[in-house]
Amino acid sequence: MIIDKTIEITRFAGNPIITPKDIKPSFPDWEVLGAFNAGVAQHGDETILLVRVAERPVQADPRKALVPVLNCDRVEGHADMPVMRTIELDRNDSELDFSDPRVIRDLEGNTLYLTSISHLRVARSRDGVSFEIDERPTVLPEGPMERWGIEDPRITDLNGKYYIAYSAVSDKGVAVGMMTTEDFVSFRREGMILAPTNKDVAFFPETIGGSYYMLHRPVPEGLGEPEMWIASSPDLKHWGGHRFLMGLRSKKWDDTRIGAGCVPIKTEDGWLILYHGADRDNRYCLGAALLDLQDPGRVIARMDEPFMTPEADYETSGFFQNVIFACGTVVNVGQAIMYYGAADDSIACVSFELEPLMSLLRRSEQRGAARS
Ligand code: MAN
Repeated sequence: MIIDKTIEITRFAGNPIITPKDIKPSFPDWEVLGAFNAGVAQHGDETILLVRVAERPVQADPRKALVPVLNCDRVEGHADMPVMRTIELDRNDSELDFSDPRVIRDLEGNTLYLTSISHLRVARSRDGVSFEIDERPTVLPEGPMERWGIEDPRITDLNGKYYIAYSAVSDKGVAVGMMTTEDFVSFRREGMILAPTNKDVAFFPETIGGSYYMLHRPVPEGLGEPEMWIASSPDLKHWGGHRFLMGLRSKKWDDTRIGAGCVPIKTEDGWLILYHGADRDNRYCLGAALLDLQDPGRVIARMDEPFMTPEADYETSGFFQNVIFACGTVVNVGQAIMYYGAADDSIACVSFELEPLMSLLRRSEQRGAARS
């Protein structure tokens, strides 16, 4: 057990609970790079993880980079046509920057390609820690807006129907798509709900004053920062009432980008928001804030320090080191089990009591009130 600076977080002894080795590649001669950043839902007596699986063709020749993209020229009804297409790049090309394992950039820092393509795969469990994972992709990317993959799903249970917000990635940018399911077997695409560049969307689990709400994270270029916003909708498809919610904090752990992590958790004192923040070194930690129950665009309290930082070896090293990235929790009588992507590599889980976190938030609320 590692005691973080603020509250007691218990890392499951069997962590990580899902690793790339547990996933069967979708195509012959492909390899799984990561099984991480999973959406979380409780369905009947099962815990469901909608796992982001990142894959690529096996890189047999060290001089070449094989970049996978969705084959959008595929014709419906022609099962013989490949679902994916591979772009071949020369690793010695002096115009290309291969230094970030996640992306290939030009020398001006523009992203040209991702090094892998992600799809979503269902994993089911009755005990919350041992999972049976679909042998085949459950949801593959679809169409030109998902040419580079679908990532980081967050699942919200609204009256027995599950609404999933996810990043739809393509050469047009990162947009936000929505799909729904009632059984985690068949999924229905509901279209794009936010244009690029936006990501990290989490729907609130109930309506507030008759409207649906979501957290979202635009990524402004040139002017503005990647910070958290909130919006409302009459039907979950058409979004308006955009308000700035929470910003970066200079020289702190969340001074470079922040975004929703888990689906908001309703408590007596407000909506508990567990969010990710990264610093200049791309170290991703998890922080907590509290939003007003009736007016969720109002931040009541925000903790100064993260409640969890990357410390275990599977968090500090992996495909992209020093990352903990949570998309969901299961809460049961004041006890939270949080599932998170570790180092863009595997999935791990922790448990913690909500009350100590709430009491820290109440204290930071009092400090805030005393200052103002
Ligand atoms: C971004 C997203 C996440 C990823 C982190 C860390 O925020 O692409 O999917 O986990 O970066 O690489």
